[in-house]
Amino acid sequence: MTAEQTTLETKLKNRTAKVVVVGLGYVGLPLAVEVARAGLNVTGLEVSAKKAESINKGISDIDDVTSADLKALVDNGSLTATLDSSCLNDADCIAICVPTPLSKTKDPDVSFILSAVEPVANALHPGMLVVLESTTYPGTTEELIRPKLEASGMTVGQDFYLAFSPERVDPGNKTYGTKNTPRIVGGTTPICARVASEFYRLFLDNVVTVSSTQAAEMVKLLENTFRSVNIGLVNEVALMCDRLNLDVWEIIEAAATKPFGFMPFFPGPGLGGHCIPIDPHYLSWKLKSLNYYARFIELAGDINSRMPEYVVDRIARMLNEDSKSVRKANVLVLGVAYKRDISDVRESPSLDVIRLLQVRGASVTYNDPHVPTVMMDECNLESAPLTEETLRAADCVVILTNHTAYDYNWICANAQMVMDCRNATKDVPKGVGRVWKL
Ligand code: SAJ
Repeated sequence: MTAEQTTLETKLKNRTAKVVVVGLGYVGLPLAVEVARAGLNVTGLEVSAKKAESINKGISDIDDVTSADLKALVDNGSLTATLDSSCLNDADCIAICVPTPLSKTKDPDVSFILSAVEPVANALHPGMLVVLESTTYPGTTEELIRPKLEASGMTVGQDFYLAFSPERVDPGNKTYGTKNTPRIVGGTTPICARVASEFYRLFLDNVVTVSSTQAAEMVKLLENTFRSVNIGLVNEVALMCDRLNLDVWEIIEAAATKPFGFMPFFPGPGLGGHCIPIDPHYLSWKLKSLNYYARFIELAGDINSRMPEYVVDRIARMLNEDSKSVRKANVLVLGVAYKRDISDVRESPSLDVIRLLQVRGASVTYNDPHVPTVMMDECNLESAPLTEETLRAADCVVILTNHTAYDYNWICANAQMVMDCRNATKDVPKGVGRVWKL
């Protein structure tokens, strides 16, 4: 065992290792909080002065990290945020948690990873552990990051350690958080895997080590592709049930009584969030470069991305019952967050539905108790108050996000008609209001 390994492992064991988390967003901030809670000194390296400033004031903009928890760690000095990359110079462990979006042509945009790796490579010193957490295609760690680090002349697995460990954050999940969600770790070499697993075992309950960084990258993509494909399947089942004049929600609920071999997914207005709509396309892009066409991923993406259009068609059909057209209709949208009980609107299908309704000439307002304002096509929309008047004034009320804060009985009783895209009204007694469901 080389001296540096002993040094790093000793530092990990006696909690003197200095940790830098690059990117304090939905992934980096919960990670930094758990590292600090475990008694390690952690610095968050940010590019946003506004974000760094609010974190150093103990203000969290992440639903799953309370400001009180954050402030306690900032006040006791175990967690600080900075814009200054010189914090990397004496770092022992660096976790890179930056966005991996898609470009306009649905290709991976790894520019954030590349921008993050550059200062890390410049600060690389013997004994340092570098872990990429951002969801990306198999091969990213070995093909993009490793060469930039080894350009220093140091050798991975001997002089420094390199690993991939994907985040598994389910925003709004009150049962599973960063600490108690099993964590996958894959290293470039066995020593890298061991050191990285030791790092995570300091502050996470369960670490699962796999054989390589590529394996770890693929595990994450399988998880999210599994969701995207199954959501695509159930959205197509909704389209089938519409044509068969069946209640898709009844069908799924009954199928879910099967105690084995079935896992319920539910139709909706489309796929939102910074992961599920995006990550599977990282995998299909990589496979295209290997002359393989990932049909399930592309098909699911096609079905899921068409759901907003389908919702608008259903609204048009519903208005038609009252001899109304979408043009000039007043439509009230309930919920712009991409899923219930959170405030995140990234990739939210609600925004697509609103845009499509506006293109067809409808006048659209929204209410979302978690989203006071939303930026749409360079203009700000404000959440309208939800009152009996606003409900009655709408020709149609559309439930796109089934926040638990809503009183669905009251909504159905006061709305002229309701389009329920989430089965949110399942407990509303029959006969209360006029309700259509996806
Ligand atoms: N959705 C459906 N039908 C379903 C489930 C979800 O339409 O049956 C929609 C949601 O409304 C949402 C989108 O799909 O718009 C994504 O929902 P999600 O909960 O699958 O995705 P995220 O991004 O909130 O969190 C997911 C994690 N969620 C779960 O495991 C339940 C997990 O897949 C990842 O850890 C995480 O993305 C990530 O960061 O990759």
